[in-house]
Amino acid sequence: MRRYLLMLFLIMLVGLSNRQTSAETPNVIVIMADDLGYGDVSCYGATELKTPHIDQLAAEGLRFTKGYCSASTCTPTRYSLLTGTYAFRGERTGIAPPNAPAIIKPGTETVASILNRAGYTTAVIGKWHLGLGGNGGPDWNGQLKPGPLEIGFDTCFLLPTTNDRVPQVYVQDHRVLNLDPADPLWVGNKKPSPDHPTGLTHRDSLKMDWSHGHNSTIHNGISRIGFYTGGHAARFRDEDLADKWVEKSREFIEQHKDKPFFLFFSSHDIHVPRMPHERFQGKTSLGFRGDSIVQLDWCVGELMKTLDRLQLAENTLVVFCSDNGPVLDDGYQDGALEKIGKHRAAGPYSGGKYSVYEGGTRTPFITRWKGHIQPGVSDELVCTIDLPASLAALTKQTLPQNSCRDSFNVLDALSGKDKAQGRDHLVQQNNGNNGTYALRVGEWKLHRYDKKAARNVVVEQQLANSKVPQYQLFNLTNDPAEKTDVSAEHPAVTKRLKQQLAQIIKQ
Ligand code: NG6
Ligand code: CA
Repeated sequence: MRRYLLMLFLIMLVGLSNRQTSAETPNVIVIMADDLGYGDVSCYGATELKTPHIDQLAAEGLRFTKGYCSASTCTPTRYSLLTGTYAFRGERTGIAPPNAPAIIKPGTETVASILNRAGYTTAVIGKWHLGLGGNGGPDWNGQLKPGPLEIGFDTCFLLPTTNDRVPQVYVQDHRVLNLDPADPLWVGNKKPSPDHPTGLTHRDSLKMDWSHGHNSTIHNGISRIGFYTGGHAARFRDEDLADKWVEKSREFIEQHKDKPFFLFFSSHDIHVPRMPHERFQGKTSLGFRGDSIVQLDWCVGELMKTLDRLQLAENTLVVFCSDNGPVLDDGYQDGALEKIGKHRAAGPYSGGKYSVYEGGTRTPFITRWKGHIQPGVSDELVCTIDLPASLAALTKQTLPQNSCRDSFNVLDALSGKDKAQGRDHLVQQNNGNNGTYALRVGEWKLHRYDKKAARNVVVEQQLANSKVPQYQLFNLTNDPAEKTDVSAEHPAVTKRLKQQLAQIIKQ
């Protein structure tokens, strides 16, 4: 009997030290796609390709019709997702160049530091694009810090900038992976030598030609933004990125399956250069843009399979979102424009990447937590900027004053609780702090364009903005495509939204 009791005690002790996740501390996986539009996946209406794994996630969870990111470019959205603060409040929050220093300063509260405090092991795997290093920028051959590890992540495995920006190397924690000290990595914005081959001088050798920009250093037959030399042993093949993110994520999940973990799975898909693995090439009629969506969908499937295999699906909250809306030709001749056919990347919305039209920031947004979130569709307004406050609420963490100030606790809406409401307003921006914003309040949406730049970047015809007055008002219920400016018919609403926007920006 005694021996039996002792055994029981020991078993209990093991159980305790191996504390499983609970309803208050589920694992959290945020899957952020890159440049994926509202209409790019089949559960949001795409008919020209199939995304079975993302569709399954939606079928088992909550599919939001008003799920947003906070900006229509990468760096500001990611800044806000992590810090819970609008990017226009920060400095250097526009699209980060290759040698950008860390944009989020150590000591800043982030979704990772909040969860870390709540006992989570935290990781970011995939695209970073928020700068690395001190004011002088990244020390590519030395310690790459500050970076994610200084703002709450325990570990990272990164594409440091974007796949079209130099250099094409992985960063693991504080170092470039597999860097041979005998072949140091140099990154700059000028040609390192007169005979350095570029997309201009060696255009004929490219396996994918550029259409605008992207004509500097060539790697893997693709010319990029910026110049670099050296670091050959460390360089990756674009075709292998998705496999690498999945491999590293699997390892991380397996290692931390017994305790709460937070994984920010930050896919480079479907950003340019779209160069999916050979096994996905030609899988759709939409060219490499469509094939990259299928590759992204495969990644989602692999992550979900890993959760199932480890029996973690019921104690893991999964959030699927995108960092900005779609673009077809974003600088490479990959056929996206020519092969688009009936596909509508932004769904029923206007604009896309770089714009404050709905297409720029309204994207696929799905939450799944088996056994906790009732499957369905939600029309509540939620945004990636709300994750810090919502996950703080989930894990019972208090936010220090002045941190995550634009992040709303919409946990109940994200979980599909009865009568739960999302946010009542949202500011959208395109890039950095350039004076172009939109404010959505209920069914109304005000656009504000900087006087000097009433026109946004025009990337290609279908997703472009046109020259517009400084302020415009749209009614999203009657006019979801934002075609008719009704500011003259509704002067009081226009005035109210202008004031509200000015006040938020000033705060
Ligand atoms: C633009 C690039 C575009 C893309 C974007 C950032 C040119 C001509 N265009 O400057 O290709 O890299 O920056 O995209 O260079 S994001 O999704 O990371 O914000
Ligand atoms: Ca992006």
